[in-house]
Amino acid sequence: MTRSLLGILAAAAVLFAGGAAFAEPQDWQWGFQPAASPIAEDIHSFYDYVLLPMMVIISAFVAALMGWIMFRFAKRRNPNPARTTHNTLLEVVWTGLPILILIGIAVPSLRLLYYEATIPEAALTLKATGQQWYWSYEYPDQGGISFDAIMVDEADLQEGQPRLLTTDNEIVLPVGQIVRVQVTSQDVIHSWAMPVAGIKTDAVPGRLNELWLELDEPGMYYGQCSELCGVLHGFMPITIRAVTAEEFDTWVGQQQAAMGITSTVDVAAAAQN
Ligand SMILES: [Cu+2]
Repeated sequence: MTRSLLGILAAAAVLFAGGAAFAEPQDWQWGFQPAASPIAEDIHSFYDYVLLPMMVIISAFVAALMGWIMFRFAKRRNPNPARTTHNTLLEVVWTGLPILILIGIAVPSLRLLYYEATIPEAALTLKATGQQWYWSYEYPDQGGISFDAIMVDEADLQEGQPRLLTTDNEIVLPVGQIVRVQVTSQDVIHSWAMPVAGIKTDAVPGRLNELWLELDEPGMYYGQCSELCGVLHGFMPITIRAVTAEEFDTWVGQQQAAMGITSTVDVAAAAQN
C-alpha cells in the first residue's frame, strides 16, 4: 500500500515538474502561459505550491485509506465486525486537521485576493470600454488618447500575428510601471481578461471596475472577451504591446500629434523621479 502511495506521489511530482515554465505554446502544453505581471506570478505560486500538492496528497491519502478499509475489513477477512464507537483522539484529529488545512488555504488565498484588489499608486490609467463587438480604449493621463481595437481578419494578418487575437490598434503600455485598468461597457456585459497578467473583470454598463497590472518584459500579450456577450463574442480580442517607458512616450507623442492633443504626463521622466 505504501508503495502504491509513493507511486502516485512520484507520478504527481513528474506532472508538476512538466508544468513549469513554457516560453511559447507547445504541443501537449497543460500549464499556464508564463506569468508576465506580479499578480500572475503570485497566482501561479498559489496554484503550484498550495492547491495542487494539497489536492494530490489528500486524494492519495483518502484513496489509500479506502483501499485499506476495503481490503482489511472485507466480510471474508473480518466476519464479525467490532461495534466500537467514539474515539475522542480520532474525532479531534479528523475535525482539527481539515480545519488547519482550510486555514492553510484561506490565508494565502485572501492575501492574494487583497493584493489583486488593492490598486497601488499607478503611473497611468487605461480605460477599456466593451462594445458589441470590439474594445475602445482611452488614456486619460495622456491627454485623452483614444481608439477602437477591432480584430484583424484572418486574410489580413501579417507574418507572426496570431489568428483571432490580433487587433488593428494595439494597447501600448510601458514595462515596469503600474497601470490602473478601468473597465466598463457601452452595451452588454463583456469581460476584459489578460491571462499573463492574472487579471480579468466584467465590463458592466454603468459601472467602473478596476484592475492593475505591471508588465515585466517588452513584448506582445493577448487576451479575449471572457463573458458571453453576443454573436461575435469570440472575435473581440485584446492585444497589448509592452514597450520601454521611452518608447511609450514616443508613441504617446505620435498619437497626440495625430489627434491634436497636448501631453499632461511624461511617463519616462516620472519613472526616473
Ligand atoms: Cu464581449
